[in-house]
Amino acid sequence: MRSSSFVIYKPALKQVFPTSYVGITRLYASKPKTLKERLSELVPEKQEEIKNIKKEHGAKSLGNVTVDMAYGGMRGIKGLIWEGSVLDPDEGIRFRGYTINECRELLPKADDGEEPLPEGLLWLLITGEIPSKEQVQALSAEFAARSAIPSFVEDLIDRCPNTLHPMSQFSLAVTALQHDSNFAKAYQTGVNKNEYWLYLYEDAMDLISKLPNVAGRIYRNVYKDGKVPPIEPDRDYSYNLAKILGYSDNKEFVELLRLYLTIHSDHEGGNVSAHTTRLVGSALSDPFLAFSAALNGLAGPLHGLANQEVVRWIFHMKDVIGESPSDETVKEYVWNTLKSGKVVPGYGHAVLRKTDPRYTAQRDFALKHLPNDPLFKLVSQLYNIVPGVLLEHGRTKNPWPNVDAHSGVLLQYYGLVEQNYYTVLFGVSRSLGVLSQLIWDRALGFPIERPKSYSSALIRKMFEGQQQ
Ligand code: FAM
Repeated sequence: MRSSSFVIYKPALKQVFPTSYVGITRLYASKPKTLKERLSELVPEKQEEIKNIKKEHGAKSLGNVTVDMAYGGMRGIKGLIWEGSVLDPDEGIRFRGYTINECRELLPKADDGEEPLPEGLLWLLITGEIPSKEQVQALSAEFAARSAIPSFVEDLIDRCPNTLHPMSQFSLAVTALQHDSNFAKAYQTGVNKNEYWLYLYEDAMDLISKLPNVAGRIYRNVYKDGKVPPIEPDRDYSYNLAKILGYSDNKEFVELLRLYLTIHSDHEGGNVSAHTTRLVGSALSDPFLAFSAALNGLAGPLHGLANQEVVRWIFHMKDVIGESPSDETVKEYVWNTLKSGKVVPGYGHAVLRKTDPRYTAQRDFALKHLPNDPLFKLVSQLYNIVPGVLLEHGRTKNPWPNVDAHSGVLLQYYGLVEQNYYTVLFGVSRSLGVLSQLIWDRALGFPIERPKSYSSALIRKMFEGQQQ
């Protein structure tokens, strides 16, 4: 990944630093490439690759679409390209081909840590390559340098009533950051479509960088005294987020955030937050508009809000059946949830058919750091009981836990007990995955999305007279 020799690099530099190009003509072999430099090399290669795929396979079928699929939330329809990750129903997510365990092992870590730095995951999602520690440190520094938010956005957050859900405040603030979108401004000045991705990249990096200040300010306002500490320019992204939240003195919490931000980042293209980002972005709405729309989807209880719901549901269980319930009473509580027409939060998945490896990674963390925590014990007890009940119930296609069944208990343990806030952390992480793809969407010139829809009357007419 390093330049192999002394090179003249003038035209590429102009493209890489469109706004700050100052006529530097030479790069030295010893200097590792920045993310944008590496991406500039990859874009033409990938454009060529896609051109060839379309030429060779463009007319081939990815599968049938049935009437059931059209009525069933498009479940199983293969109609999206997503480069950063692919979800296997049995094995779970792979980020650019790497499992969660492989990422935990291979991605660079902080000097004082064992969990991967999410900055490295971002590099991997964008380029498909494992970055060096130096490259990841450069990204941490870049995030810190871009992290300030405009004062009017601070005021906007400060004016929200504490009763407004943190996710609504989050989405509002991200929409307001649109004020400084490079992409929107460039579009207004009539930039060539071949250069869209360069501006989109700048917006994506700005947005990711500013999220700790946005998310931290919401937390401090709603749950603390409203005072927001400054970002430290020489620390990593997770440390700084932990600092703004008020938990950076606890090294284990910082480690948890590194893991949390890595594993919640991406889950292929069809989930609500990913698909919304892509869909809204396809209208050439800038990344701030696209991502705030995604946050509104993430705020739904069947998607990201499930982490809040899990904790609420477990606390209610404790109120109803006590702190150390027997397996029998837990089973009855789960059945009562189902009988009252509600879902068991944290269980089931539209694609997965086994225990979510994101759940397992968090369970590993708990076994290492909080094996005797009473709430963790309850979560483990539920893991032993809920799948059996859901199987007996017979409706759910996947009775196993997903990522949200475990995240809350870890945050509770370290004192971040305000469960209504949890989806905001999910949102910070999700930015890494969906914005990586949005950069590629513009680099590859993906068109505005516009699937075809039918009315029920037309469906009936189409198949009139046909056998079942
Ligand atoms: N508890 C009770 N019923 C459930 C269930 C659960 N955990 N999961 C699925 N079902 C029901 C589902 O509501 C549907 O019922 P109807 O036939 O009455 O419509 C039936 O089982 C078949 O659903 P499915 O095909 O197995 O699941 P879907 O693909 O429709 O839905 C989920 C997937 C995730 C929305 C669903 O499993 C669910 O509601 N789980 C609880 C909420 C949750 O944990 N969401 C977080 C998902 C997470 F990974 C994320 O996005 N962050």
